[in-house]
Amino acid sequence: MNSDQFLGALAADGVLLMGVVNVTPDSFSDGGRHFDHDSAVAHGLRLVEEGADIVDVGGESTRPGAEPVGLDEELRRVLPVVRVLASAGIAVSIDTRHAVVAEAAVAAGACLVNDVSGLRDPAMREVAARHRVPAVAMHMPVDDPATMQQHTDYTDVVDDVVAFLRDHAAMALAEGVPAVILDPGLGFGKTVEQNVALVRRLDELVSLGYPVMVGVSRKRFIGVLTGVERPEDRVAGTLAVHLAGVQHGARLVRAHDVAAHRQALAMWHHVAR
Ligand code: HH2
Repeated sequence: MNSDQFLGALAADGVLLMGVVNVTPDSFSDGGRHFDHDSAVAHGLRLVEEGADIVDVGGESTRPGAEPVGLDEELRRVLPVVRVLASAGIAVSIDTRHAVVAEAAVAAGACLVNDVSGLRDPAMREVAARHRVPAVAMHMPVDDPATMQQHTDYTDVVDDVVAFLRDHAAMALAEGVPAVILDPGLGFGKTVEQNVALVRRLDELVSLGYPVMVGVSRKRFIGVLTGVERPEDRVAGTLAVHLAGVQHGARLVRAHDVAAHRQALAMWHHVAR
């Protein structure tokens, strides 16, 4: 699927589901499970069979304390996986903070750039503009996952996140990025209460007029609020937050547990719209 087809799907009625393929040894909930290329590709194909509209391939964990990954290693991890999945006709997004990785992944067939550092880097905006690919701008208070939890001192978290994303989206569009999706960055430099506020007041982000994406899949704040220790046991909590996000206007949901989400979104579609 190319970028125009993806944007067409996003513009259509309904909610798109993004499945997660982490080609990492250390992601917080599935690190090491799909670290070799064959199992990463098999996992991506399985997510599509389960109903993912797009798969998000990442080669660097953003959990606080994760080891930094060199560019060569990040490229080595993601490119073969992006290439095989895209050539099978699957919509692929590249989850990276690095313009070099984004550019190589787009050349290998990715149709969306998912930048957890919010399109801060002019080089990232330039790559998306030159290749005419849409981009996700996700909010993170600083461009470094290692220290982000030391930067939770917002004036008002929702106002600050909305202002950051509004400014960065406007800058990206002005520089020629064809479309921008906004993501409040739940779990990225936010306290538990701040994550809750961002979901409750998601409509303030939606009212900017861009498509909005949410991703709380298995994240720590769900564990804190429910007492569920193991990330893979947090599917029900994840679904509750994602459906609340959808109710407030989110159009794209990023999740590890695609089959459960497909079922929940199907029922939401029947009863809540
Ligand atoms: N969360 C993670 C990674 N990428 N991208 C967007 N747009 N929004 C998110 O909320 C988001 C994201 C973190 O989750 P995961 O990929 O499972 O973990 P890790 O960063 O440890 O690989």
